[in-house]
Amino acid sequence: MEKKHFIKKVCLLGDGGVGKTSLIGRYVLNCFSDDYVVSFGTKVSKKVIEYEDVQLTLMIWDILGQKSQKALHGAYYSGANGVLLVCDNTRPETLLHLLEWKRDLEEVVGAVPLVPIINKADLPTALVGADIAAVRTALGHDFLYTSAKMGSGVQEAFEQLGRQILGHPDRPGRFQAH
Ligand code: G3D
Ligand code: MG
Repeated sequence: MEKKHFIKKVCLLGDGGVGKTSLIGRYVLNCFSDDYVVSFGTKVSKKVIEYEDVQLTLMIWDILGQKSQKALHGAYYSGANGVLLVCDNTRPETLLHLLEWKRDLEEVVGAVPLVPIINKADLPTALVGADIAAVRTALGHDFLYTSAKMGSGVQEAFEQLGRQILGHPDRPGRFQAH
């Protein structure tokens, strides 16, 4: 049977320095990487995920530089099909700011699939358990732990977001990546 093909836009949101660019580099360059275009202060990388019966092309948007969310143009969010919300295991304020990133995103695109990430899991944590629990509840989604440095959890995070975008978050058997 022919695989269905989908092309979806995903964004990485989070404060400067949390590791967004590093996560994309780890994910895209570790596997198969393609072309990218740089325009209007963003870089777009392409990555194809082969699920059992679906081929999903992710167009992964990265913000260049260290812009705060206030400076972000609506075009960055516009048309986003899913988002990785990234905070830094060593900086507690980046965890709390995820709620602001979500609010700003949803002002432009409404509710879309979100996967929250605590990056730099290879470093000692400075996060408070109660804060993680509160943000988790507000976001409605468990955190995944990643280390762009060590490579752990990165592929899983993108693939989980992909499954949520495809609308089959609870059917890993059917949408197992090859
Ligand atoms: P940003 O794109 O969100 O602004 P970057 O963040 O990807 O530019 O990463 C910011 C800094 O954090 C970089 O260090 C990068 O190497 C580091 N970093 C990113 N991910 C990890 C991780 O998982 N573990 C560790 N230990 N460091 C990480 P520099 O020194 O280049 O600023
Ligand atoms: Mg960056």
